[in-house]
Amino acid sequence: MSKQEPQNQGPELNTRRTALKTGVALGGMAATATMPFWSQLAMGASEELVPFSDMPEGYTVPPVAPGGIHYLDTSRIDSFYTPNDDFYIIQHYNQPQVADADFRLRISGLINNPFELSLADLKSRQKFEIDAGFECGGNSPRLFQGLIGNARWGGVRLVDLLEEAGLQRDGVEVVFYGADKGMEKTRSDLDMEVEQSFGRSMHIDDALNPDIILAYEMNGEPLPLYHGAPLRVVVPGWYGVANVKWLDQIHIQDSRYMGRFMGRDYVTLSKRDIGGEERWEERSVTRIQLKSSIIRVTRNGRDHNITGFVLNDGTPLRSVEVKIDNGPWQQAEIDPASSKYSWKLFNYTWRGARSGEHTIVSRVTDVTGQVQATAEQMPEKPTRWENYAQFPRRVMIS
Ligand SMILES: Nc1nc2c(c(=O)[nH]1)N[C@H]1C(S)=C(S)[C@@H](COP(=O)(O)O)O[C@H]1N2
Ligand SMILES: [Mo]
Repeated sequence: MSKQEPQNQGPELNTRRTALKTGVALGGMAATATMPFWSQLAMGASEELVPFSDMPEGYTVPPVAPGGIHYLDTSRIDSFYTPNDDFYIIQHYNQPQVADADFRLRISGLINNPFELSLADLKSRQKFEIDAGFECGGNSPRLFQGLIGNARWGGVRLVDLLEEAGLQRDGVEVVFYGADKGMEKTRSDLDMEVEQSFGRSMHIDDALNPDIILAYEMNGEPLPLYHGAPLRVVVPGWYGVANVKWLDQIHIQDSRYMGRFMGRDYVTLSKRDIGGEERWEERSVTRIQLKSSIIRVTRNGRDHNITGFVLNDGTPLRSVEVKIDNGPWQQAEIDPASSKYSWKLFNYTWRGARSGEHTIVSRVTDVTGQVQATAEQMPEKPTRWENYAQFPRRVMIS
């Protein structure tokens, strides 16, 4: 198949065309491609993968298994939407199986009209779709950034349900509970474990963001078990941990929720300037920090294509740049299919690469002028969450 021809069929093509036509808010950055970007992503027949020398030879990822975690071989990413059977999988307890017919979502707490919804009730409401990419808050160079994915999510808007529930004035916190449970020792001085559900929360002002959906579809298919069937939260622009899977209850309360995944785990410890005072601060992992990374290099005749991704909280971007060895930063081109909360794949055509080993790195800048930090510029941060530093890669050009 020639490189000019579409290699993806189906809905992706349409969305991409639509995105191209309507234009995408990327902070004024114009796509200058002479050919559609997606055709650069799906490798052409004349194109071959160039091995990274920082990746062990023959690097492969284990197959998806029940109860297990999964990550991507990021050097093989070749589509805007991550296929459902390759999207990364993380859970901290079990993967509960609930028959669709038995499923109920309960909305409770400081609301005037508590109610329950079946899956059929949810599906009978207006469906809303959004493209959102996210990574695990623990994603890092260790797995070559493999805890990542981008999908089109379909479901109902959270804000509609909250409005119908009739929020009372003293509600400040919205808690999302999954059906999966585990034993937790909540304090080191308490000689006791209690059973808790996976839970995450957010301030009510954040929860009223109309882009948040309760998704029962992923890339046009019913939400798969491993991704939280039949219903999960998708909070676009937030790290994966916010996207509670196997959602079965939403509770509105007047105090902070301090469960493990808000109060102890997925908490970043960092040294920060707190109003002029340098302090060690602990903060729940919430919005995705501005990040880019190179994931793939291919050779196409004499040229090389360097591909990578950007993730952030939805703030429009100003630029993505690539640097080769000690050369200047060069503009990369962003996939015009990108939207506010999707991942943004980028491509840089590297001409005249000399044989030998090279170091290549990317950095992203948003419209507020924030520039992705190097590892040296990162705040002191002993916890492993929120690893958004520039990630230099090594490639061997033959
Ligand atoms: N119920 C439930 N939801 C959960 C989790 C979990 O353990 N239980 N893990 C969270 C974390 S840490 C991540 S990174 C994402 C991963 O979503 P995915 O498996 O669909 O990629 O789910 C989040 N939602
Ligand atoms: Mo995660």
